[in-house]
Amino acid sequence: MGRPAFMSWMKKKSILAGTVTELQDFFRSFDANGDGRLNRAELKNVFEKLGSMAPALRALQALLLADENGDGCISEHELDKLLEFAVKHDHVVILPKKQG
Ligand SMILES: [Ca+2]
Ligand SMILES: [Ca+2]
Repeated sequence: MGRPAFMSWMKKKSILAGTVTELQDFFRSFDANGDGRLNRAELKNVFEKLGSMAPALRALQALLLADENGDGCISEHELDKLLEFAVKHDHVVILPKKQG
């Protein structure tokens, strides 16, 4: 019984698709205080926007994976790790770079 319900929820989940550049720009747009980094609250907004059922948890997990220097924020050079995390958890899909 549980499975069909879960599947219908999966279908409703919005997945953002874009090139690496577009998706990183999407993340950057959540830098509310303009310090060039994404802190936990800003990451929570990212995952909320991506339709996560547990955005606060996702923000924590993202920091665990992507915050390489342990400052509690995702900096510019850590964005690719954040993207990797989002792809792994089916929040975003990377499209091939546009030609031309
Ligand atoms: Ca920030
Ligand atoms: Ca960091």
